[in-house]
Amino acid sequence: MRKFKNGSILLIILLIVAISLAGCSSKKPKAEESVVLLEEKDEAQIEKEEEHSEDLEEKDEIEDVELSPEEVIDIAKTDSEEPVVEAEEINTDKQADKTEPIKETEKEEVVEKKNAIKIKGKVGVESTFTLDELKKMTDIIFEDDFYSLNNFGTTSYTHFKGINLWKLLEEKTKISPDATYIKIIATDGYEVEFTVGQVKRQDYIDETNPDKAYPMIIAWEEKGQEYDISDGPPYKLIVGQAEVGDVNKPQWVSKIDRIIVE
Ligand SMILES: Nc1nc2c(c(=O)[nH]1)N[C@H]1C(S)=C(S)[C@@H](COP(=O)(O)O)O[C@H]1N2
Ligand SMILES: [Mo]
Repeated sequence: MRKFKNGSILLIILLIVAISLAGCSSKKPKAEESVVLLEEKDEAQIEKEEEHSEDLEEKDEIEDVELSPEEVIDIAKTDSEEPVVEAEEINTDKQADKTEPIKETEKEEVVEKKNAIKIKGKVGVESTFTLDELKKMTDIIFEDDFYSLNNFGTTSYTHFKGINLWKLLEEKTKISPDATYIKIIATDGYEVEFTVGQVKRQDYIDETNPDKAYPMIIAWEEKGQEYDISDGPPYKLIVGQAEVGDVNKPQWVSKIDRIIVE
């Protein structure tokens, strides 16, 4: 009888140890299994076990919120899917436009006004010119191959067509006699400042061709192609070289938003 009692106490201790080990190794102990195995334990032990497994469950829940790989993947998916959703929305818009041509016309007008060049500051007439308006100023349009030299010594010849900037300022916006500086500012914040004298000059050079003389122009056409308005305002400032060796390429401000006369 005594032998049997000792043996059963040993068995219960072994059982408790086994259950504890199983509880620790498995992240989410199943309540039903635990209850069946714990039947032989006294109430204090059961309470202890339940507290321990509750702690484990709580820990698991916190770990789920903070670290669950599925959730991390879900969040990553949501983030990476955002541009796709936008693209789908744009496609939907385009489809809507196809079925409603009136809407498309309205949209184009808005885009063109948005991509117009603003001229502000010391001018008689503060103006906003659309591409169509600039194209109609045929007597001040300039077109030629321009030579460029950049900071790395790279050179090239590129054909541009656009408006003579000085003539635009003088004839169309009536630049003030006391104006001194002219800032060309792009939508990305890039800007280049010139003196009025620099903009007025009509004899910028191409160091490889002494016969050439260029004005500063605001081009809307490069290599016979107009700029894609979906990239931004379709205007690029083009300047020849002030003298031999002049690194002129950095002055070629693309996506011009506005011109400020000071
Ligand atoms: N809007 C805008 N125009 C810009 C720049 C810029 O950062 N933003 N960089 C300039 C510089 S430093 C150079 S060298 C030329 C580069 O022109 P590319 O990109 O056609 O080679 O663009 C110039 N125009
Ligand atoms: Mo540059």
